[in-house]
Amino acid sequence: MPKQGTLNVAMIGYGFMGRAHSNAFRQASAFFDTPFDLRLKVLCGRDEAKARTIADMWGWQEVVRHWESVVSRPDIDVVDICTPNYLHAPIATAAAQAGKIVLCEKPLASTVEDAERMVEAARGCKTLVWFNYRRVPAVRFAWELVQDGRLGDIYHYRGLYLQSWGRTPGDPAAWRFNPDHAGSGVMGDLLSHSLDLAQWLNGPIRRLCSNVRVFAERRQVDDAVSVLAEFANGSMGTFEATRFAMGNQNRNCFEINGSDGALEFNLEKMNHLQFNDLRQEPSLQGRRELLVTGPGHPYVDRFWPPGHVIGYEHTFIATLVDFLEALARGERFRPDFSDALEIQRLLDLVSQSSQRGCWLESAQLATVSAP
Ligand code: SOE
Repeated sequence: MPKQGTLNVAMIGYGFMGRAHSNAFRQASAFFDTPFDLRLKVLCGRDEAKARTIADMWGWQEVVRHWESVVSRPDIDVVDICTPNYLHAPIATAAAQAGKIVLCEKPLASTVEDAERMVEAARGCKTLVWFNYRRVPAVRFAWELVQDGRLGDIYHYRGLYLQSWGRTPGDPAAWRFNPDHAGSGVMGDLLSHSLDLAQWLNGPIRRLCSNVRVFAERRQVDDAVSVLAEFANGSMGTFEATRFAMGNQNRNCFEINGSDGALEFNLEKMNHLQFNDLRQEPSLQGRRELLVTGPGHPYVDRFWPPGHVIGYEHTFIATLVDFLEALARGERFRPDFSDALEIQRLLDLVSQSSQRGCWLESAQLATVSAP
């Protein structure tokens, strides 16, 4: 594919996600025939020494300390935000007002009001929110099976996001427990992923009822949440997101039961998808573990030959490549800021429902998130 040009990237933040994004910026054109080349131009971080170390490791050309000094620079095309959540809104708003392409980590913001301001500021800009799990090949393949009607009428959707580090968080994660910096605990961090996948795979949630818990003494953000939901297609949903599911490290799962088939996915075995095809004659039915590494599976033919498994980092690469291709075609990329605003509104509903102890209706039925 002929290149349409080079995009200069400024990345704000350099933690765990900064490494995942840096890798994607470097690898996208190595694996895929991307329409744009990317230049890792500026890395911005408050601790200059740490930022310099990361910049040298990943090949960022320049380091700056203040995001204000970089987001409107004429030589920057793309601003990528992987800071603590409370900084998403001011950085994204300033970058959008300067006409940049804006990429942002999830959750979109700390509050619905901030997320709304971001969507407003970014009208006319191209945006991406890093709900990277949509681009796990097995998850994308699940989406294709659902779209093809292979599951028939959907009865149940179950989403689990189970981690166990909430009892003994280390230092780098400290901001995630500061309500002013994170906005919420597992709701924004983990449930946001599950809700994004659920609405993408199974359509909008119509109403929900939730129970939010804090287990650690004096902690000011939520440690665990469970949600009962009803989807617009009539199916029932249950969700659980927690940092206290002792014994689980990063178990991001979903299960869908339909009249004609059932699917199960677990991120800890991310190259596999369980499919029970109920259209087969009864004696042949049963869970089949598909190895979703090709042939005929999404993304993987651009990575390695069939059976040569991929990992967490590839989901960021695939997300970025889809974004660059949508950009070249002048199309909307999903999930963008507007999609992520709907997730933010759902999270708010989850929080309100738990506080008020009742079911609440979602106002967002108009939005169904496409590919
Ligand atoms: C930490 O809980 C975390 O890194 C999340 O912030 C990510 O979004 C999730 O993908 C893995 O866990």
